[in-house]
Amino acid sequence: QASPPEEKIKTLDKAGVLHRTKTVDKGKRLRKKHWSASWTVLEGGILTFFKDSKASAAGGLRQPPKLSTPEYTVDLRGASLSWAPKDKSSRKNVLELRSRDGSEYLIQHDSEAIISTWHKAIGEGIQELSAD
Ligand code: I3S
Repeated sequence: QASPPEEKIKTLDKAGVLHRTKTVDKGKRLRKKHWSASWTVLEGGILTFFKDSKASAAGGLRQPPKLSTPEYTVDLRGASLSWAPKDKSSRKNVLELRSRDGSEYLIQHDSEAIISTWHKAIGEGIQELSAD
């Protein structure tokens, strides 16, 4: 049986360390990519990228996320997600997330299995919000 939406929205969907970079800020393309490995949390239709930290990259799931500060929060309502075209990055397994306010992020992990679980989780998050 489906849980009520207010219950669903509090659920932590996913957390882990990903490589990410912001490429467009509200329609304005940023000049330089700055990839960082950082703690990333998907919860309640919001994707939060925490500040880069060597500790979060090394600590993986054992690093408590409350020790770092959110750097970007992306509202998944009205967002879109796809595999990034090859000209966006030379890295493998790169996802491109576009927010409704016209910002773009690249999300990457060397493990295809790991990036695939994020692809699925973020995609489902977007889907759930579009159903409201
Ligand atoms: O789109 P670009 O310029 O090829 O992106 C690369 C740069 O951001 C580069 O930084 P420096 O210009 O400081 O070297 C990064 O180190 C690269 O990772 C970026 O390219 P990839 O293909 O890895 O996204």
